[in-house]
Amino acid sequence: MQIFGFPTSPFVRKVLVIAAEKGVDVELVDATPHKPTPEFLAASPFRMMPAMQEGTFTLPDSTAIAFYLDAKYPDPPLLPDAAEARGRAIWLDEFADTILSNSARGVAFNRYIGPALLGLPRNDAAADEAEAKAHPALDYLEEQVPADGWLVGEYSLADIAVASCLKTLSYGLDVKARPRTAAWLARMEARPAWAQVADLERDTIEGAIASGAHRPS
Ligand SMILES: N[C@@H](CCC(=O)N[C@@H](CS)C(=O)NCC(=O)O)C(=O)O
Repeated sequence: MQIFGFPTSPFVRKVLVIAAEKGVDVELVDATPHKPTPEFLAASPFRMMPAMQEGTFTLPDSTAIAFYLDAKYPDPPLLPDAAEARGRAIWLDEFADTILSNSARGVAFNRYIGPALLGLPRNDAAADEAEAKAHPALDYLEEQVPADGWLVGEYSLADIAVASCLKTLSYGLDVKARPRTAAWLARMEARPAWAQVADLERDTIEGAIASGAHRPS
């Protein structure tokens, strides 16, 4: 399976971690919305990453890809069976993809990704504005995180989506300042699937910085 995107995106990381948890082999294909290749555009007509291709089937959107992967590769499952836990897992995925990611991207882009990868000036005012919106979301998350185990009881899409978003935020903010969140993130980082994607992300960033591939030509 090919995943189009760049792994500093919370949405791209989310699908990479899901695929790794399910043991699905993925080729990460570099794709930037401002320089779309025909293959990326075919999979993601609105130029958003991630998108995927498996055989002749293409699909954009991290949550759509998550549910595709879960239907096709059901083990381990992404969602709990119990109604309340399932509902909360879907809510926390949505929380990550909207409320948390809006501020995460503003912080990470303006403090790290823009300057380091795209050759843009650091924009502290924009980052500070995004950070101010991140703190209420991080306070909410700290209340949701259990002292032990996973966000909705069993490990689920919620953990993957929220942790993926926090990793993007970590490029510009200490996401381990809140103790329950820090301990839960440590549990995530101990998972082999998470570590596999973190290694891929580090190598991809180092390669992009060395080659200047994402800088305007
Ligand atoms: N709901 C989408 C959001 C995807 C998204 O916003 N991706 C960003 C990167 S983090 C993007 O491609 N932005 C390009 C643009 O807005 O032009 C998903 O879950 O995949």
